Amino acid sequence: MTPKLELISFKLCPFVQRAVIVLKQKNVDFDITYIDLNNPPEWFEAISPLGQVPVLKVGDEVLFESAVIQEYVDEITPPSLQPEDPLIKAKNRAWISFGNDILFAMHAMITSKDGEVMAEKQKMIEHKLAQLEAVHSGGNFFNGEAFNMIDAAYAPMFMRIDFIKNLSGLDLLEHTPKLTKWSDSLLKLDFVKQSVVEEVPQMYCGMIKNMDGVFASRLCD
Ligand SMILES: N[C@@H](CCC(=O)N[C@@H](CS)C(=O)NCC(=O)O)C(=O)O
Repeated sequence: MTPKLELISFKLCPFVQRAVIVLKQKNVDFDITYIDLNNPPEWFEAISPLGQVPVLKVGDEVLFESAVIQEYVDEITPPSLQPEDPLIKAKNRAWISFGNDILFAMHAMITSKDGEVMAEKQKMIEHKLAQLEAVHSGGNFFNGEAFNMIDAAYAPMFMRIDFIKNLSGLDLLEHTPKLTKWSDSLLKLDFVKQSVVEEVPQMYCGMIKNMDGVFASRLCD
């Protein structure tokens, strides 16, 4: 029997959200504990090797890194969300990792205090999204019509792209119709909607304002 699972979370973290999506999609029973990453408790620093969330406590054991947590949860709750073909599965893993860079660039774009850096990051994001568009199946999900692990990994990015569009009018998916369709399919799933606390859109806006970067001036209230 699997010991009790406890996910250590920060409400705004897209990497935690990836893990929550898999846990919810698989109907796994788990506890969630929120911490403030700006003021992390001592017990968190003691168990998180990188000082990062997500961390998944599995009984007395600790897992870190969202991709590892997603794969562990997937493996203990068959059927798997991974494609069966080893080559497709490996390619999906590579594109999941590619998505990390987009998330980091988005954070830099909305928080940078330097207008040139902000513009550079936006360009980088749009370029990476075009690369992703080029390898997408064109279906509702990345590989076609089945929801796979890669879809869980990208949903948090699309949620933030949607927040940015609602807050500023900037549509980062303007030139990527396949990604727009993918995003629409993902964001209407209940387990994706329920993978963040209700107040996350307001928190996201508050974070942009608090960081007081150049992008904050583009927000329309
Ligand atoms: N590669 C990690 C990235 C996790 C990550 O960047 N988490 C951020 C919050 S969204 C964090 O904990 N930052 C605190 C820090 O780096 O000190 C993963 O996929 O789990």
